[in-house]
Amino acid sequence: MQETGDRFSEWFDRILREAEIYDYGRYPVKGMGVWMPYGFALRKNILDIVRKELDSTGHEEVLFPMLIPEDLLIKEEEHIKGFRDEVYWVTHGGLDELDVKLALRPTSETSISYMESFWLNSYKQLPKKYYQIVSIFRYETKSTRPLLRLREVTTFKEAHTAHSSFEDADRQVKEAIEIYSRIFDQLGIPYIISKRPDFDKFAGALYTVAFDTIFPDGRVLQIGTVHHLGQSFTKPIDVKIMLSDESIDYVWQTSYGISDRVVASVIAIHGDERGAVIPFRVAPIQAIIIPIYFNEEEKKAVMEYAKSIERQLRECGYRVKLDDREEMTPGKKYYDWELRGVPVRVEVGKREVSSGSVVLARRDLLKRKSTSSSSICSELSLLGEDIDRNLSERARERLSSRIKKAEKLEEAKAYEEQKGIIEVPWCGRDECALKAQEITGLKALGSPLESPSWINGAKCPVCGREAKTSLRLAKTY
Ligand code: P5A
Ligand code: ZN
Repeated sequence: MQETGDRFSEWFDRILREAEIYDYGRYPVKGMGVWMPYGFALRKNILDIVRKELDSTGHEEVLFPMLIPEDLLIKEEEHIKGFRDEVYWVTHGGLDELDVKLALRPTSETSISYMESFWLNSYKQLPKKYYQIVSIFRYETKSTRPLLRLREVTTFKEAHTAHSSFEDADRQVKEAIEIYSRIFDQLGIPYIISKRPDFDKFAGALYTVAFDTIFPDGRVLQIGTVHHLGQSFTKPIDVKIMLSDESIDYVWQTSYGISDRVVASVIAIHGDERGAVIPFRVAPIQAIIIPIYFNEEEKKAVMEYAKSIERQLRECGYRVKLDDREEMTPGKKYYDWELRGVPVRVEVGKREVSSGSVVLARRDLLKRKSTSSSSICSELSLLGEDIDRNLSERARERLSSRIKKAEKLEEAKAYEEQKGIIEVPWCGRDECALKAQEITGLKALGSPLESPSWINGAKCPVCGREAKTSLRLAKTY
């Protein structure tokens, strides 16, 4: 049921604009778009989940300046090597050339570490977990795509944590993985978690764990990453604390981030040929009420009844809207709200007025059923849960059907046609992952966190050594 697959790219760009989510390509700066009211509301509801998960796990929200002085941004060598080509620089204030160039933050490890050098001085303060939700800027050179590869990432949720030992930072990586899993689960976005090969880790990290999902066109999108930063930033930026044995050491850190790609995934993964299908939990409008009448007399009774249904649902706490546009037919309205992915349509006509009922139509399965208006709140609650469960399940099934195992790289190459992720035995060495990329033309996503049992006794198809884990390969965004 993924009719959006073949011409996905076209579908996605069209839905973003026609559903009035994100207006992209018309604003006169490449890689930057505009959140429109409906999209902004969706983004906000998603961010509410993100905030709830972070706040309840001891993360504290902060807000750092957008500009980072050059001498600070370049302090960590690997970091700046990784980001050098992507930084936007502010060089002038008015007509004056600045003494020190200022970077539009591409991410905030350096500026947050810098302030931590003042804020942190004892192990007693740790662990410390900060996060912010901000715009970041990356001069992306791969082709830019709405929400998927932006030059201004407007929904960058970055968390930065500080610890007194390697092990505690390691533990934090695990907590972050759990938090992101819960966030994606609530949005019905299926994912696989991979430890990235060393050559693809975050610039400055000891290691990187990534969440990937598969889009309808079969390409893989990285939807979040968690990094163990070791002491890479705290050494050059001099973030030191006193430990319990009174010795002085540099702080250990992690960072993890998600972006606009999360909103993009909600749209892309659940959508169908009629448009978006937004999960009930985050839908800006959870139920749209459509009055149906054929003459003035009917109109009066139907509208009055529709308003009472609207009031009732609103009092129960639902986000509802009554579509009272006069110049538009009900059929046209159905089309309009289906495109925007409103999960439930409430139809009320003459028959419903006289029997005290409503028709509930669910967007995911396009099924309708009649229910008494007296139980509409509890019916809607059950229906909303069922929609979200169904969306999650069908997305998860689709993802698992697109992951295949192979013993040889030739099979991986053949599988590329079928679209998805192919997993092969792997000795764990970078050079073999690089070779595998070269041979298959696919990208190495890395390996599962726990070595899978199916590789026992298998050989790395590149070098013939014994496999220690598996390597996932896919065509990526
Ligand atoms: C972690 C947070 C970082 O920047 N510093 C703070 C770390 N990691 S990252 O992998 O580089 O980015 C985190 C996630 O952001 C998404 N992302 C993007 N989304 C849209 N457009 C972009 N240009 C873009 N760049 C990164 C990815 O999902 C990435 O995992
Ligand atoms: Zn090998």
